[in-house]
Amino acid sequence: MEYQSWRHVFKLDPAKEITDGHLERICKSGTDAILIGGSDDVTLENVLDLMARVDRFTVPVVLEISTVESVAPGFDLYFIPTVLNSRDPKWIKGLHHEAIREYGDLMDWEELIPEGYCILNPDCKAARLTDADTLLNDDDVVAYARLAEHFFKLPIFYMEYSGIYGNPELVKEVKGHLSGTRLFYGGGIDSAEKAREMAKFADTVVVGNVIYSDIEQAIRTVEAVAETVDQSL
Ligand code: 1GP
Repeated sequence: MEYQSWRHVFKLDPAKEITDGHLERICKSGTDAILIGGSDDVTLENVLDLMARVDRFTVPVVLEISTVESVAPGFDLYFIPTVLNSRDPKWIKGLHHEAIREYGDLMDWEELIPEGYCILNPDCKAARLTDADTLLNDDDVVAYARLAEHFFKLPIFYMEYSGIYGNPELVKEVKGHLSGTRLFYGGGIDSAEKAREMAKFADTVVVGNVIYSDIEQAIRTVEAVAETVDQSL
């Protein structure tokens, strides 16, 4: 599964309601993949339910793991966040260690893709949950990106602004310091214009909330990203 070429991804929250009609539009939108993940109330039941509904379409579907209890088989890939700016080692490597200790013999390492998260919105649920240190200046963020690429050799560095639109200048700067590691950007993309702006710098743009608040705008982000040139290729 060539996630390295993905430019646009929709993130669906298994704890949120979506109609069949809207789901079909999302899955047939031309997006590169559907990422299933959320911070709150993610259960095996709602993950399986959403997966079964998305599975009717041909779009690749990835589970972004938030709890070991909600891991279900059958996804194309599994993205595993490690929150680089968390103050609690549990979110950096603790839960991962626990899961590997339990299930290490069964794991298919080829389908597990680690993501180095840098959470930049102090008010988002993920920041509170993981006790993220979000008081970062640009140099701090660049250092996390370099840590991800050169030290931990992570395939993905994810600038997570979930719920608010981030700083395109900083995304541009971070991109300038990454070569092998892919830069994911997520947060506050609720129009074609914002999608286009972030897609100029980020390798992959993640669109979440607007799916639930304005489906028309959500669909427009796909084409907006497709019109931009992937600078990483
Ligand atoms: C959330 O990065 C994604 O994890 C997308 O953010 O929901 O703000 O679009 P939004």
